[in-house]
Amino acid sequence: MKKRNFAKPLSENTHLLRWVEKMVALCKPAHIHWVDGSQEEYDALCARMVEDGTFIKLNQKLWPGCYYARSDANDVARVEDRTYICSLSKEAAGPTNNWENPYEMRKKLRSLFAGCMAGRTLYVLPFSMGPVGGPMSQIGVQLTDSPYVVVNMRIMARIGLPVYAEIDKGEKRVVPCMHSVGAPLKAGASDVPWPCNAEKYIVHFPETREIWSYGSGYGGNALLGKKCFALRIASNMARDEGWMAEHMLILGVEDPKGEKTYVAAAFPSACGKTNFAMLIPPDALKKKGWKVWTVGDDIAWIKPDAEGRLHAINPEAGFFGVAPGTSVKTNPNAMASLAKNTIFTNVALTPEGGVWWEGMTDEPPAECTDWQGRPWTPALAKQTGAKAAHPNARFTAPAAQCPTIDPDWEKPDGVPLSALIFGGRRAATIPLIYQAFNWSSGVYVGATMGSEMTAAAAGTIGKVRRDPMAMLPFCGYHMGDYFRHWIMMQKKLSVTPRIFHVNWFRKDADGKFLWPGFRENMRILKWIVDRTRGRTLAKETPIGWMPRYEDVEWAGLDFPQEKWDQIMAFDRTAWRAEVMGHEELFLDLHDRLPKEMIYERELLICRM
Ligand code: SAT
Ligand code: MN
Repeated sequence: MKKRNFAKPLSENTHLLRWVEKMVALCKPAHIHWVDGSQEEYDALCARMVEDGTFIKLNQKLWPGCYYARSDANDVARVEDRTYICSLSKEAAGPTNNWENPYEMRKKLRSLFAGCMAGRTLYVLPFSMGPVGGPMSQIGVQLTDSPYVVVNMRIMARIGLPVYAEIDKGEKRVVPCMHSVGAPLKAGASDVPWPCNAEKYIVHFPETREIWSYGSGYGGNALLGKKCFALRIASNMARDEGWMAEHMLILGVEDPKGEKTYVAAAFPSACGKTNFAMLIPPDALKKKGWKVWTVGDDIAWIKPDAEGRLHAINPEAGFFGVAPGTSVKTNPNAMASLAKNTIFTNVALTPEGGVWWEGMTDEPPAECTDWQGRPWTPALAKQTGAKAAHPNARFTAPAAQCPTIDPDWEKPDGVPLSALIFGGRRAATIPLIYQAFNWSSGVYVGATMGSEMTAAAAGTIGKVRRDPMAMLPFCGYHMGDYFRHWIMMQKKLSVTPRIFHVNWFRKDADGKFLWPGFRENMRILKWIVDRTRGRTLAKETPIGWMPRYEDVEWAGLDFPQEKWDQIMAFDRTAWRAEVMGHEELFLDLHDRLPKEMIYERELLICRM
């Protein structure tokens, strides 16, 4: 086969060509590579990274098509304190986002990006979030000096030739995404396996719909289609255009009659969205004909159709899932999804050339190499607590490989949504399940969500923080305006989805989880579907509707009523403190808080 001239543009769009020229002049890469998205190109890039030490090819008998990467120890998660929303006014970004004057930030970025790709290749990477050409899809072009990013993006988004064709039609606005690991290579200098920079900037310009990311090669910092585009920039587009860009999984529940009910659920990062999206019902429910279908595990773009019914697409094409804790017991569908053609980052490497992470098997391997390349044994772990895999270690796996992927997961118009679920990680106070009274009380429930922090972002793990709709790190504008947008959406709807709140993580006095979770969550999901279809009753409480013990399907699980009463308990004293927590968030947002939120809070206090 003739070797392709990578520097030859694959698009005829003059805006794109001119922008690439300008950015090349700024970043001064040694080479340019227009990404076509082919399998050959992917294989060649991976082989090149194996040569350069960024990738290790895994044992192909055990892990066909799989590669392994270790990041720099200082580049392992999203960096929220280095993430900026540079809207024209500080007020538009709101108090929950870092803001910097866009003029100053552009100056700063110009100096950071000047010559930043020296000695490296600049990849022109066109991508579509959502099926190429779909009415709900959006397109972007990422310029990046990281081949690791290119191959990950090929799994996470639709990339390459079909996207250039869309761009060349010139019908859709293209979001320019600049990315550099910020590690220019001097002539003759040797590279490191994971180039990055101690100084990191993840910057969004909402008005001009631009993304500039510098210094990191990891996850949401660097795969710019994901959090930067599909949430922070898309939330701005969605507000302007009357749709919603949400941090939500999407799943379809098939009931014994074969009817499907789609729901979307917002949980913060590393709180089990992937597990919930791929849930396999307990055997007793499976036998009766219940089945869960996966549409997406992280992001939902939601839009009312002509009849006023909400429809959702998963803008992504892959899963960027947390590896630790994932096993054939906790999530067999994820294990099947990642069994081939997957990129593993910061897990442990076994002597056979396989991967391992905490929770993957009951018995750890006798020895392995940890995520930093150091020898690891179970004995060492016992002694020092050292983890073999980083807690935020990830797998990048094609969604199409999921055994329960929904037949309609790539439907350009999306799937109809009947219910929305909010949830956090809360050891106390919040019951297992309750249903909001109506749309505005549901928006209040989402707006006041709290969750204990996880390893998905740098910060204090375990501390409860308010994370409205799980969007705190991802809403690209003022959170008060975002709540207003949610309230306003109802006016566009002929049917409003029912809204629920779940907490799988409540603990007893001894610190033990009260709920078995995982597959058993189906029992709660079934109640949610039954409620949505008007098939079951509920009990009214001060915070919402709750199932009674007898409303839940218990076949195959021994869960006594007294434990149920514990996990569903509404404790007035604890809720007083909870409402004070809501108030703290509202104080921060007071200048743009919709009055509905204040009324809902008053009503809640009255009911209590
Ligand atoms: O933002 S990431 O894509 O790195 C993962 C997450 O926090 O959900
Ligand atoms: Mn996420």
